[in-house]
Amino acid sequence: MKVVVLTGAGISAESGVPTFRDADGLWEGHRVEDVATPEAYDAQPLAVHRFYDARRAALGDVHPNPAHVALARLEDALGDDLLVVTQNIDDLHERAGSQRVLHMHGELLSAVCRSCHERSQWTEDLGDFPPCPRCGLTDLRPDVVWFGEVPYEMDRIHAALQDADLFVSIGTSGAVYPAAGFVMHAAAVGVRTLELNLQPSEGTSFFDESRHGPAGVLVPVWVDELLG
Ligand code: BV8
Repeated sequence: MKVVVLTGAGISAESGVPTFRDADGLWEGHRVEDVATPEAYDAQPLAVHRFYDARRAALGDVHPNPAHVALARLEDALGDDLLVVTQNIDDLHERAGSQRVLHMHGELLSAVCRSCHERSQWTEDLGDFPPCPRCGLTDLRPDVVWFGEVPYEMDRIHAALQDADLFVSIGTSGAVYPAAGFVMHAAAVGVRTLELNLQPSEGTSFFDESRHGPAGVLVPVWVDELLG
């Protein structure tokens, strides 16, 4: 049984990580689409760094919840037959024990140098423009995929969707592409599709089955069912 799971901010909500909708998509009065863009970074790098430095620092105060733990348990059982694709930039899947996690929108704990393109593990602030560990230039940016940028590993994701028996979407509003289109790709090639979300997402009509409730409750129940 090959399974592809897509997670969004909703799977981390019960861990205390605010979702984009909770903030009504706003941050300090700006729309996220207006601050999470290369143009915003070029125009006001410090403000954008502040947005990510605060979220990176907040990782220390949050912990994986039963939904993350259940997916790690599923990976123990399925191994390479499970791929978790996350839109989240937190490290809660990894801290719950998942090893095969694909961060299609990058990670808070990574920085990329705009000069030499080296990606480095990063835990500190970037707002004080530290030097790149490889080239020494002060040109590090958050290693996250902004609006208008190409998500990571799209080919690998599409190959996994083609080859899957089941696609499960957990805790995402289905508002942002290309992630929001994965269910259509899966359905088009006959993959069974399941949505686990607090409320119907924008793409809920594309799913064979939708269950609504907190991920911390729904995901362990679903994993128990799957592992029978
Ligand atoms: C691209 C990283 C080309 C940074 C993010 C017009 C029409 C269609 C598309 C576009 C358009 N104009 C522009 C576009 C493209 C654009 C886009 O989709 N815009 C939207 C606004 C219309 N997309 C892009 O630019 C992407 N790049 O298209 O490149 C391309 C395409 C294909 C192939 C090659 C090239 C790049 C987008 C990535 C942006 N970066 N994040 C950061 O984190 O700061 S996006 C960010 O928001 C997330 O990563 C996620 O992807 C997205 C939505 O967030 P969710 O995770 O879904 O969270 P949200 O708050 O929205 O929803 C939470 C859900 O959880 C809710 O449903 C809620 O009910 C539920 N929930 C809450 N609590 C719980 C719960 N569920 C369960 N349990 C709970 N307790």
